[in-house]
Order: sequence, then C-alpha cells, then structure tokens
Amino acid sequence: MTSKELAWRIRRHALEMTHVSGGSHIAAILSIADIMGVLYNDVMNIFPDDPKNDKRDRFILSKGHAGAAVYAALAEKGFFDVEKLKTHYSDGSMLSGHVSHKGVPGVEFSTGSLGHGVCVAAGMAMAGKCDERNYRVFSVIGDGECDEGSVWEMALFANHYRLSNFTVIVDHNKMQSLDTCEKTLELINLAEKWRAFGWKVIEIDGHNHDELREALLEKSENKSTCIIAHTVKGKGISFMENNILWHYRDPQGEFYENAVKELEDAK
Ligand SMILES: Cc1ncc(C[n+]2csc(CCOP(=O)(O)OP(=O)(O)O)c2C)c(N)n1
Repeated sequence: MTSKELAWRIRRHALEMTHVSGGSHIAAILSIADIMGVLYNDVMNIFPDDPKNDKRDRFILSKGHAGAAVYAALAEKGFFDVEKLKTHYSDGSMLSGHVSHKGVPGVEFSTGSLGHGVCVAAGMAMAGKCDERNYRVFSVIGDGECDEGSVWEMALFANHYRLSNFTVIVDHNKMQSLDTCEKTLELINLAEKWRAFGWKVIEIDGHNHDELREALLEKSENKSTCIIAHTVKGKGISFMENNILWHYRDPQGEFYENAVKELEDAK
C-alpha cells in the first residue's frame, strides 16, 4: 500500500463511519487524511502485532474530534479488524467519536478536550529523552487548538528541554468549528510564533505526500520540530471543502451519495 492509498482509505472509511453513526467532524478528518497516511505508512515505526512494543514511535491526535482518521489508519495497518470500524460511535463500541485509547490497540491517549493531547505527547518525548530511548513522538494539533494557552506552555517546555525527538504537526486549515480562525481569534504569523518559541519550523502543503514525507522524516539535532501543514478543511469532497457546515454536519442522503461518488471517482 502507498501513503496515497492509505489516505484514500482513511477518507473512504471516515465517510462511511460518520454516515452510519450520524457522527460529526468529517471535514476535520478529511483535513488530516494525507498527514495520517504518510505518518502511518512511511514514517512511524509501528508494531501492529505488538502495539506496546517499547521501540514504537508514539502518536497522539491532539485534535481528538478527528479520531476516525486514527481508527481508520490503525485498522488499515493491521492493529485491529477493519470490520470494527462499522461500530464507530455506536452504543457499546470501543470506537468512540473522540479518539479513545480504552481497548483500542495503537491509540496512546484519549483526547477531545483541545490543548491537552499535545502536552501529554511532550511528556512522552521528555520520558524518551530521560531514558535515552530512540523513539520519536508525533502529535497533530489544529490551528484553532493553538488558541489554547496550554499549547504555548508546552512549546516553552519542549524548547527548554530541547526535545529533538518531538514533532508537532499543525493542521493549518484556517478554520475552526463555527468560523474561520481569523474571525474567531486572529492567529497571524503562525510560523514566526513557533520560531520565536525556539522550534525548528517547516512549512509545507499538508496534502502533498512528498513534502509531508520529507518534513516528517527530518529531525533536528537539538530542537523540537513544528510542521505547519497548510491544509483544506474537507479536502477531497468538493462541497465540503472550506465549508464550515461540515464541521458538525453528518453526511446523509444526497450529500452522502455525492461524496461517495467523488471519492470513488478519485480512486
Ligand atoms: C477545550 C475545548 N474547547 C472547545 C472544544 C470544542 N471544539 C471541538 S472542535 C473545535 C474547533 C477546533 O478547531 P481546529 O483546532 O482548528 O480543528 P479543525 O476542526 O479545524 O480541524 C472546538 C472549539 C473542545 N473540543 N475542547
């Protein structure tokens, strides 16, 4: 499987999962499908048959509302049966809407309350450094999530301890849940902000797999890395792209059918 195939499957699964369950956040999931595809296919050291292997790289989706992307990536990589995805968001399922580690092999930490997951990820990177371990830690955060003060406290911490094993990917789709980032709380010069906090910053097109791969494989000697991935919320389903309605709306009826057609045509 290539990273592009994995990204396509993540999109296809997520569409089905949110359709069947009536779940939200399809646009936020589509936004990171390429990032997840490259991370899980080409970059991270993973052990689907031994999910807690000490040598594994760690990943935390800090914007936990896009959890379906993690579940789909894990299932496709063999952590659990792809059939389980059909239970997403239903009563008694281990696959909750916001990503959960409870009973789900491969998920490191439950998230959903923005501004928390990335801080736990920094702690994991710190532990790796203290124990002189070689694993890397990755975390995906939203640009709206950058409004949380805890994100910047984490940025100070990671720089202070020179956590060079730590990479944060900002899913910079310029939108939040109800409006654009600009109208909600201005977030200008995002790259400069991270640089000012001492991080190595790489800006890329978050849907370009070559750029993603190169950036994710890069590791600084003495700095934490922030990849600002310019993305489109809803990417891959044209009527969802940059349309704030699809933060919460679930794909049903004609919307669902048209979305399926678009994805199948793009296969
Ligand atoms: C602490 C906290 N406050 C509010 C929310 C509600 N909420 C869920 S998603 C979201 C928008 C997040 O925007 P962004 O980080 O840009 O992610 P996107 O959905 O655009 O990918 C908000 C405010 C939350 N989950 N956690």
